[in-house]
Amino acid sequence: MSASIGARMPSNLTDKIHAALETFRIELPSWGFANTGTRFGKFLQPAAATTVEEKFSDAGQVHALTGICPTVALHVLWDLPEGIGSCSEVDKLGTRYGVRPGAINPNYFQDQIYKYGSFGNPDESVRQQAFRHTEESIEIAKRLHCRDISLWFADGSNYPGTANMRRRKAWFTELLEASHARLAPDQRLLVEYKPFEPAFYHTDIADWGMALLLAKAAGPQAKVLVDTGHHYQAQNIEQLVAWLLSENMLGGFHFNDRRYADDDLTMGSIDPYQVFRIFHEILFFEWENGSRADVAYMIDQSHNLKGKIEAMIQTVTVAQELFAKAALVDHEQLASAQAKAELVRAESYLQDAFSTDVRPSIREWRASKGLPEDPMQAFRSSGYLEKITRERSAKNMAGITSYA
Ligand SMILES: [Mn+2]
Repeated sequence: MSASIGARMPSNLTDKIHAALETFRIELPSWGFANTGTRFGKFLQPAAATTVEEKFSDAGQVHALTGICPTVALHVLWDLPEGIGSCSEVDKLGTRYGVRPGAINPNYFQDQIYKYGSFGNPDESVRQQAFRHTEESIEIAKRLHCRDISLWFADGSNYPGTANMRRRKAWFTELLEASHARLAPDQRLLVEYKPFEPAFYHTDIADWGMALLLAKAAGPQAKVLVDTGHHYQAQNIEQLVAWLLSENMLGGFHFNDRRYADDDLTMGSIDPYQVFRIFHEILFFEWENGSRADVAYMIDQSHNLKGKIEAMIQTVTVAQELFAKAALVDHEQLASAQAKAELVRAESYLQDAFSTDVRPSIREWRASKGLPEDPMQAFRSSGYLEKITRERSAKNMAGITSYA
């Protein structure tokens, strides 16, 4: 199974890895390059991006060095401050820096009006305002040729008895249906869920089952978005991924890792085997069905301590390695072992693939594409970080803020 240490990998495994890498792309979040913090404060970084142009420039660096992140997710409020009026500038930035706009993320949590919710707010005028923001976000996506509109709602309540959960569900259903009606035929609505935070008693879309029901009610172009950090500790994420695949309802991922709650840590930093198992379910589904599920891989991380561009290169590289490992699972043997209930043999196909060192094959693939074999090293020797540190530090250090 796995190549022994020091031995050259058999060419059929190398071919499998290279074929998998051809298909693997992952989207960068614009907010991952900006100064972000915790609820207690921000530690500012001298090289952080503070304008949408700087975010495109930094994302363009990560794509130029790794070759697998051609799109950058945008946050309407932060990256398109003029709404539709910002589209032409953003479009030009995409061309200039070699990364296209990706998923469009409306914002239902920052404006004062959303204190008691957006789509679930008991005040009809606030619900309408949230809907108009959704309409505008869909229009922005059309103008920028973006397929996906990613919806995450902070809606919920902090105390028992303070919110009518059934009525709020009905308002969500109604407004998601109305949003779906605004989509172009090739666009998708992705519905994200999260069990708690910022609300600590109930969250309107708390888990994948609620997101699934709402997406189904919204219409055929609505799918579920799985943020790996948005689960209770013991949740079996690959199982719900398998269920969503079987329902043709898996739209995409927000990848990040966590130890305690929604920690936004680097993908695979705490539990790389979990990411491997998620990729495995997707590739096993593909092998069984003969077609690939249309899943958008996106990163949702903000690095408040790590250098932002380095952290992003690290994330992309780890994602690529875990996907390549998952591609090494021998599906035919696995299916036969499962059918015969040969438990140890079945499990070993996952373990063997996971423990294979795929890095030499990935370096070969990068070289064949004219990419640096070691993107991190290439970044460190490029001088880009020193350049942006010089250009941006005065502006960044003037912006000390606190949440306290
Ligand atoms: Mn997310």
